[in-house]
Amino acid sequence: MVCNSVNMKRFFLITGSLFFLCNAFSQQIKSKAPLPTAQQLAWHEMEFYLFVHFGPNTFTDKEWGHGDEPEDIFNPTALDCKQWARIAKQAGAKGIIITAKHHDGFCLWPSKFSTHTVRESKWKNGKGDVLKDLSQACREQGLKFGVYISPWDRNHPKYGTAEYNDVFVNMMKEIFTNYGAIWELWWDGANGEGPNGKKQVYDWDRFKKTVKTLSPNTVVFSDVGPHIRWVGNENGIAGKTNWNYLDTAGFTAGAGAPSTDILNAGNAFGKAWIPAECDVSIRPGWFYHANEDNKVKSGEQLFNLYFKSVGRGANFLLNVPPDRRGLINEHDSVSLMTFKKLKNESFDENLLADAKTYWEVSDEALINDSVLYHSLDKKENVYAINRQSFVVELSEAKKINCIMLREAIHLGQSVQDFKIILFNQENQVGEINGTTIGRKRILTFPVETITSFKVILDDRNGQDNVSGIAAFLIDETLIEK
Ligand code: FUL
Repeated sequence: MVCNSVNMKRFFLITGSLFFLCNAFSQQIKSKAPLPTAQQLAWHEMEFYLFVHFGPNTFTDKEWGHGDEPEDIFNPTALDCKQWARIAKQAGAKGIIITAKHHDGFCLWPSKFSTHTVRESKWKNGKGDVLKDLSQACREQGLKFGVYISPWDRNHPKYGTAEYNDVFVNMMKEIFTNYGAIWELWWDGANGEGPNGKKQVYDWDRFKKTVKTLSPNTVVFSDVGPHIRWVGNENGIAGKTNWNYLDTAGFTAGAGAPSTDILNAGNAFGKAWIPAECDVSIRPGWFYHANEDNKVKSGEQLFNLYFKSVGRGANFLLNVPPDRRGLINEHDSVSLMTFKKLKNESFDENLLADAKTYWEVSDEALINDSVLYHSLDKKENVYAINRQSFVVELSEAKKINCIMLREAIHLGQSVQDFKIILFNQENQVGEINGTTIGRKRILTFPVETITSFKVILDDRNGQDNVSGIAAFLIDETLIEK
């Protein structure tokens, strides 16, 4: 039974005690549901950012280096992190996460705890430091800087022994102390054999404590968080049902993770707030291979992935691997710019801007307080049928094919089902059904001329946390496929 307030008032007329119990139950659910931290809320607002896979694999055409590649292989001829950051910024990305160390163990910074690093390479006569260059370039462009550091290491002689956990902790210490703020840390769960044929028993608890102590504001990604979870596939696609909650007790990153279906949809009543991040490469591989230059995803494909990730309440982490020059390749930058253009054009004009029932929430307000959530209570511009449905009346008949909803996630996530009914005057001309909303839900459909629409929410907490709504007419070829 849904405990919404109007139903409750009706119940109250019949039996006050039942109302009291049900309301108390609803309050209990509310108070128990985990809420996002300030760092997680800020992370949600990042929406779209780039992943950069770069290292010896770029020069050997491998995806997983064996760890025995000679350091000299790493020798980009024109490496320019400022170019990466410039392009990221122009593409509308809000940050960059780089593979500081992939499974081959090669460190893109001169780590004191390895002899397989940029220092041993020919690049800049061993004086280079990619993390230094990129962290600086990100700062200059106002981008957040993140680091992927693979626990699996196919080079390190200590891998497969307890001492390797010290090495990994020491490497993280170097990263956290020498390159300014690290916004996101990316732990891959892969756990294969090292050079001595042994697998490592990762000390995840110690790794987590290290980050918490050294950099409490960093959000940590792994299959199971602690702060951000894997979405369960590498195609950039979140579940149409996507809860920001996850149960992690008894699970670990990697082979011990929950099933990919669970990661994709989250746990409706999970005990922790661990939202999904959709990682996907702009190319078939994660690293640059010249023979994939004609297989780069188009701007249209990227926009479609934006719908399937951000449009389903997750974040979009797009890998754009630099080429052997150390530059983002022309093929990739063309797609990125097209993607940006399509996004701008599509969401340029909110067709509800002069609707009677329109309200919108700014990212800042959403993070800082609940002002707009409360303005909904005052019914400003909103014809409330009851607390769980409202009607939006357009100023005149308009063609639309896209509706965007937002949920006030600083209060948790509670919409579990919704229906949008489209009207042209009194005639019903369409119906859209969905489950969760989360930070953002973007729905596209064949174009309709409408004068109003009604949103009906099944909110399991009996409250209405929709905090933003907008409608658009986008190019018909772009509706979600
Ligand atoms: C995977 C890795 O094995 C791939 O090489 C890549 O880094 C991807 C993002 O994560 O698990």
